Formats: sequence, C-alpha cells, structure tokens
Amino acid sequence: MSELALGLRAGRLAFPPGFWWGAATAAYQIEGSVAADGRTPSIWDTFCATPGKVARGESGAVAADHYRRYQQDVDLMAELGLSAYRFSVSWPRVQPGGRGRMNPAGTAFYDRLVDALLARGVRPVVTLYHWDLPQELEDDGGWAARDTAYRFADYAGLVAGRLGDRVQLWTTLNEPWCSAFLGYASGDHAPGRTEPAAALAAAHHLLLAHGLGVQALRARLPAAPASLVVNLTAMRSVSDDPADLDAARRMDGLANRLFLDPVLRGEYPADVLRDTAAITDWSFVRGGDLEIIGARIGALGVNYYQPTLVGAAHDGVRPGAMAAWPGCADVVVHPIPGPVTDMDWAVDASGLREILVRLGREYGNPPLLVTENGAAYRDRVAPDGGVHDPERVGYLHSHLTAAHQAVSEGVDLRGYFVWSLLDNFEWAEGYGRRFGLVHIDYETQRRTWKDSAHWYREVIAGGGVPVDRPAG
Ligand code: IFM
Repeated sequence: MSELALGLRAGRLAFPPGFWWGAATAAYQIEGSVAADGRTPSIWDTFCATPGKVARGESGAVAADHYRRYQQDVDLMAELGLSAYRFSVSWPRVQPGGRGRMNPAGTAFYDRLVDALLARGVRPVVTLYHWDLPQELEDDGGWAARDTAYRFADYAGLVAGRLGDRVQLWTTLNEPWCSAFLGYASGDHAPGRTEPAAALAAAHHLLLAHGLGVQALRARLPAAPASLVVNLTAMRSVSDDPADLDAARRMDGLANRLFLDPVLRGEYPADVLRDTAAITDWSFVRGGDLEIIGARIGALGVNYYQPTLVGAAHDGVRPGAMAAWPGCADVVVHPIPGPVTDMDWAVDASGLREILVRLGREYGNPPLLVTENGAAYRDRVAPDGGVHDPERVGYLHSHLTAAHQAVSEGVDLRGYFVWSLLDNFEWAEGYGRRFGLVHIDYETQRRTWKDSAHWYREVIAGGGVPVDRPAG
C-alpha cells in the first residue's frame, strides 16, 4: 500500500483505492411481509409472539416494509453512493420449513433486489443466515442439533444456484456468538433457550454450518468469495491482578477465540475447552469437522460496537447477569467510563483498531471487512424536517479514523459497512432503538435522511474520512 494511497488527501484520511463503502441490514429487521409469497415462520416470529420476550410485544411483521419498498431503498443507496450493500436472505422465504425445494415466489424477491442493486451500481453482499431459522428446524433441535448444519448447507446451495451469477461476496452466518449464546444460553434472543451445554453445541454446529455452507457455495461457484461475519470485542481486564486477567482470558476465549481459532487456524482453543469442561465434554465435535470449518475463506467480516471491561468477582464486586457466558458466572462486567449510545454501549473506537490489528498479527493478516459498525441514538424528525444526529456522526468519524489507523499499520481492510442503512427492528429491543442512517417513521414508512447519512455520502464521495472531528 503506497503512502500516497493512504495519505492525507484534501484534509481527509484516504482509504485504499477500491475500498468498499457500504451499509448493512438483515431480512427480519427490515422486510416485513412475513406471510407473503409462501414464507413460513422463523424462530423470531415465534419468539416475538411469546409474551414478555420483546419490548412492547413488537415484531418484524411490518418492520421498514422493505419487501414492498426495496426499489425506493435501492435508490437511497445509490444516492448515498454506496459501493456495496450487505443484506441477508430469509431462509424461510427461500425454503419454507427449512427443507426441500426452493420457493420460487419468495426467492424472486432477492432476484429483484439483486438486479435493482446492480442496475444502480451497488455490489450485492449476501448474508445467508442472520438469525431467522425456520421454526420447523428449531422444533427438531435447532442449532443444538447437528443436522441443522446440513440443512443450512442445502439451503446455501439453493441460494447460490439462484443468485450466484450476480452476488459479489457471500457471508454464511452473521454473528454466531449471538445465535449460540443469546439464543441458547441466556435466552435473550430466539429461540429463548437457557441451556449452556446446548449453547456450546450450537456454537459448534453453527461453525460446522459455516464450513459446510462454504463447501456448498464452492460446489456451485468455484470462484465465489465466501466469508463469515463474527462480532468481536476488545476484551480488557480491569486490572493486572491475576484473577482479573484470568477473567478477561476466559471471556476473550468465548467471545473471540472460540470462533476465530477454528475458522482461521483449524482448531478450538484448548483453554476454552478446559474452561467449559464442567458443562460439556465437546463430544459433538466429530473427526473431520475442524477441517471443514477451517477451510480457507476469502475474507472475514468483523462487526464491532464496543470493548468489554471485565474482572473477577470479589467482596463488594458481584457478578451481574452472566447467563450468556457459560463458565463465567464469577466474572464481573464493568461499566466503561465515558459516553454511551442509546443501547448503553460504550463509545470507544480504540477497540476497533485493537481487534483489527490483532487479527492482522495473530491470525495471518486475512482480508477483512468491517461488516457492521454504528450506534443507536434517540433520533427524531426536527421541526425543520431534518434528523440531527451529531453523536452518530461523531461515532462514525471516530471509528473510521480508527479503521484507517489499522490500515496504516498494515491491516488488510477492504471495506466498511455502517449498521444500519435504515432504522429497523432491533430484536428484543423492538423498534425502540434506532441505528439507521435513514430515519423510518413507522406510522407512514416515510424515509428521512439523518445528518449522518449526508455526512457518510461526503465521506464516500471524498474517498476518506475528514481529519477534523465534526462539530456538534
Ligand atoms: O441489529 C443488530 C444486528 O442484527 C446484528 N449486529 C448488532 C446489531 C445491533 O445490535
């Protein structure tokens, strides 16, 4: 990478030529039309219909109505100047029930979407699984059952056969940590199970699904660039006390290395297997699985939101809710001083640089994409008709600056996707959290650009982030 390519151009930190500037969404969070064209329920439809699981009893039944308004949304993307759009395909639309033949009516939606994107010069980046498991597969054991990984591979092959001639990058799974541990350990997400051993089995079967999915993609599309998207955090210890350092090691194992090591090194981290030995004997890992999981990928997608500060419990410092972290019941998650978003997540861009640089140094400098990064704030349409979100502009500015720093340290970062293009259904938080560059009025489905969208358009047009921190 030449100094010039990465240098300062017209007051901007320039990113490498060909860098992908994107935004991301997920099917259940924006599409709505959950019963249209043969789609059947996913675990999220069931979870939303279960009293007490989602704020205000909300669901993705209508969401941002993207299924019907996709053309308008593609126009928005083109006006923003996006070079890539990351969206997910809904498994129960394409293969209702999770088995058998493809549903032509449901799949046609993605044909139309991909064609509309290409017509406006936006690269389609497909995530095959962003949490909407067909309910029938959960009824048969869900991700705790090995067979689900094989069902996923069949589905991946169907989608590849249909969209493979036009998709520029494939992602098998989004954030398997969340699927496994929020879905099967804490029960905060669908399917709402609270079984730590099943959660660890789910983590393995999700990784197996990734590996089998890559095989299925390559069988149909030998040159297809395939990736996995993981949510990573910079795990920090509250002190140098050995007990605190050990708490951070264990949490780092579950949050980061449990997913990175098998995919990028072909092995599970020995300390994680040891730490969780009282919960499971890991006998669900069969001979040959790690070769499948560790097959080379074209890129790794990194979703980053905030670092995590942890320590050991001791007198006066008691653990909080740690159900999502099997084997870490004695760990305390500490608040991080400084600003937080509307999710109560710390605003700390140094964690993004840290994890990108770590991937470069410890995992052989793979091609990387930041596939999600962004923040929720309480956005409202102001009397002047605009949506003024200076905090989000500040968040994006600091994180893009951190990403640029990582690139200048030699990290092979190829693109950056804001989460999210549109305000959307934020899972158990319902519609109460707004992550979009574009504001959605859920009564009218009116789309309004936030100031951050205008700012991002300028970043893309200028090929880099302004050196000066935005005012406001
Ligand atoms: O909305 C989610 C997304 O579906 C997965 N990554 C984190 C986002 C914000 O919580």
